[in-house]
Amino acid sequence: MVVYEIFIRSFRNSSGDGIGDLRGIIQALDHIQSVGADAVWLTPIFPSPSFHGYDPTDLFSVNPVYGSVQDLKELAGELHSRSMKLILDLPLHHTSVLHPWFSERPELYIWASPQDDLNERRPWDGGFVWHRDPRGHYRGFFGPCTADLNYENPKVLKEAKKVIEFWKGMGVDGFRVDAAKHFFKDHGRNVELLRELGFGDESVLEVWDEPEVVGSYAEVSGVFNFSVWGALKASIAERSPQHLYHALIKTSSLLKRLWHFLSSHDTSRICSEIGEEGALFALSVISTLPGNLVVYYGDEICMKGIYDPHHPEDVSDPFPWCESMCCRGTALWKSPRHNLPHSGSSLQRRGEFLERFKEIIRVRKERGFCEGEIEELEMRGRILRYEIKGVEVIQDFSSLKTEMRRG
Ligand code: ACG
Repeated sequence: MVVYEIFIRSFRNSSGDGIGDLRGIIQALDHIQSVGADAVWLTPIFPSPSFHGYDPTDLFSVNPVYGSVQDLKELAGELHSRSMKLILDLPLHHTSVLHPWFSERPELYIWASPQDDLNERRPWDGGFVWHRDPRGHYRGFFGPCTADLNYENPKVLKEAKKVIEFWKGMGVDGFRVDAAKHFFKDHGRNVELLRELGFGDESVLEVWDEPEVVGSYAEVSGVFNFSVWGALKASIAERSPQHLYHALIKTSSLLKRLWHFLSSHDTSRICSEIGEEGALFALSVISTLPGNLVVYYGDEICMKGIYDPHHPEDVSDPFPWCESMCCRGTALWKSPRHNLPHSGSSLQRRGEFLERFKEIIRVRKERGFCEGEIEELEMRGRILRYEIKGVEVIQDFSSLKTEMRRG
């Protein structure tokens, strides 16, 4: 499957209020399908006080700025009529502290007990995890605006199952499970919970970790291939295949369950990191791997974006449908940060890059690589060579060129 990740607020506006919305996506389905997508992954569509929506205040409705539940059903219907699938980003690990549950049903959340260390920090950025409230200290792993749901309480599991059933009833085919490794501290318990919630092949778990950790989650559902993503960029930067070679070896047992990607709403955009030729070469690498392939909206026209944890919106500029960015459909909820008007970065002007991008994905689909197996993997100097579906693939990390020969 080729999945197109849409940061809904920035993609396409249909209502004229400048905020990307569900009907705008319906209007843009020809473009999305032309890239080669078989599915669309929407970042959170729920009511939320933030621009990103990963802190929902109601998991059973659509943020009115994005449209209605009826619009979501129509989008699902349009996708299904094109034999495409709809995947919803689902933050079930926490809610916003402004969610009515937080004030009305505190038992659904995690409150500090005397043995908890109130100075506990997030390992990757040192952010505090416990936050003060008149009722005690609540756990908000992703900051004070979020409150973590307590899956030790059966009522929480019950609510989560109701959320999943509700959206499946609206035509949603699968989910991108946010923060999937954080429900419990123990990975084994997380895997059991995710299995209990019924996520399967049509869904993907966000487990941003090393393959040794990700592996147990891959027994339940799809998982993002953070390992190959990091290794591929390093190999291209150093013009040496060894990082990628070792990452492929480490993830070889998971390959069919892996969702490969080059950019996301949490990372810098591939074109900013390794340039146009690097980005196309990186695509031609992941497009010859088994599993699913995710395209972050705008990467097909080489949109730029540098991730800044204090300004995460910098990697989710409005999609530049035209050079002036004043044309119908532009979601100018924020000023473009890295893809400025009249900079030559719009869909109007990126035709040549777009055609090369599409061709790489077309070949992947034509050869059926997503169902293949990597065989005869070997590294010779700056060349990485392997076979898949009877095709010999030669990835040259000095020239950044891919060559394919029929086996
Ligand atoms: C998800 C969403 C993100 C969202 C939230 C909260 C979670 O995609 O948009 O934030 O709902 C961690 C979590 C992820 C989380 C990211 C942002 N993403 O695990 O679920 O943070 C290390 C850690 C990872 C960590 C990562 C962050 O291990 O756990 O992800 O750092 O950079 C190698 C290592 C790997 C290591 C990397 C990077 O790859 O193998 O382990 O990852 O290096 O060092 C949203 C907004 C936020 C807002 C929040 C409330 O985007 O801005 O604050 O909501």
